[in-house]
Amino acid sequence: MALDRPTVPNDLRAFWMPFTANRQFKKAPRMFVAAEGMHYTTSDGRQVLDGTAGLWCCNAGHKRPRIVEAIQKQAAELDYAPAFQMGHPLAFELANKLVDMAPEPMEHVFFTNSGSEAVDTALKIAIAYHRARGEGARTRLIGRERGYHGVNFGGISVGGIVNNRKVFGSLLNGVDHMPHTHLPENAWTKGQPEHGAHLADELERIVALHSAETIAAVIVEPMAGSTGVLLPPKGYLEKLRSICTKHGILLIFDEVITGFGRLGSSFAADHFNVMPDMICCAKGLTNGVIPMGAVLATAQIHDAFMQGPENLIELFHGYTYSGNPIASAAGIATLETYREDGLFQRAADLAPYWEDALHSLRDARHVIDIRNMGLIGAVELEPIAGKPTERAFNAFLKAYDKGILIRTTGDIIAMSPPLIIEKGHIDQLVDTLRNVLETLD
Ligand code: PXG
Repeated sequence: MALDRPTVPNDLRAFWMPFTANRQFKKAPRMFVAAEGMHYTTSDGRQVLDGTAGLWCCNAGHKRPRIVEAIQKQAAELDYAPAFQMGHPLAFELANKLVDMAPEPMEHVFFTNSGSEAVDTALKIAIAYHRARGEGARTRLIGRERGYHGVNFGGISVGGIVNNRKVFGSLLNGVDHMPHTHLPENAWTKGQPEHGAHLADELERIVALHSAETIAAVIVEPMAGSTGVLLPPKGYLEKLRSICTKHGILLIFDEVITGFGRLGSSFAADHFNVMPDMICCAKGLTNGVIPMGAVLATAQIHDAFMQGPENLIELFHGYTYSGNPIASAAGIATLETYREDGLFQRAADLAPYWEDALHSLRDARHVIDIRNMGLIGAVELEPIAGKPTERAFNAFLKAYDKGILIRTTGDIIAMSPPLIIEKGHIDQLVDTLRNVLETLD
């Protein structure tokens, strides 16, 4: 590998790193300098098996030729086109391809640059949709405890993670939260848990409290990823759907993690056979290679905006980079890669092997719960008394030293490998993790 820059820069001060303990990191930096297939190369020349698809986004693995070529070609052809009142063909092509692979009711695509922007876009569309239909009092948004919907103000308001909220002031008003679905009686469940469908009834309580005609939308991750792989109990999503329908409330699925094959289907909506009114996606949309997000919406939502004079802008919303040409090229090449390689089916086929391998850690040291679905897994550790998060973070550091990349949230280890993973890699991940857990305090 020829690198014309030092692999670890001399001065790390200027870059204020996101969601990172900056001072700790800069004392002992961990740097990736290249990636291919299932592996990263570190600055000290080691290969690290990617157990997390980057940050849940490189679903087709790294350095996929079709995606690399598409980006190179597009950069040399049309680098940028104005996103407002102008178009370029690739954004339309990608929107059509997305609609083709999305659940049937999704017919329109609004492009953003990230999952956070997709969430805020969907929330804004929900409120404006009701107003367009003459129900302007429907402005409340309902999220869920332990939900992660990105880091913009809308997303942290409906989100349910205290550290992401508490230092940022009063957030959006008119927001309420349902309880999360993580119940102790579901410990060690393989796949969807049995207990907890009744938690959806909390939405009825919230509706009774605020009155349905003030509520615009409910947003949930069909499977909550960031807070540690919290699975929807059997019947829960169906119940949410029916309560929303009954009260005229829009249901938004945040599929930033579950989209693009993670559960073995294009989207979780297909996997669970529960249809939301909008889907937020990002990450796997471009295989993580170029920032891009999207909101998928039904014709009913889209068409509600297409009523006024045709020369007027229907939705005062959008980003300089909405549908950016290079991102669109990357997105098209990514969807083609998924299709050509049959990666969603591959994830479904591998899921039982993944499940068995993960659950073989049940008797490993410190493990108090294991959860899985599709190619996602979580191994929850007993926290060190008085030092929450420390044990799992130490596991992350040791795992990195031993050549596997895992992700931790609290004392939960989360894994979400690229869908190209082989059985041998799964064995390596699990065996290494077992060894790491043995050596942890
Ligand atoms: N919604 C969901 C469900 C997400 O998981 C976002 C929105 C925000 O996406 P952007 O593109 O704005 O980051 C996310 C992002 C982790 C981890 O390891 C998860 C995310 C991002 C980074 C790390 O849990 N999810």
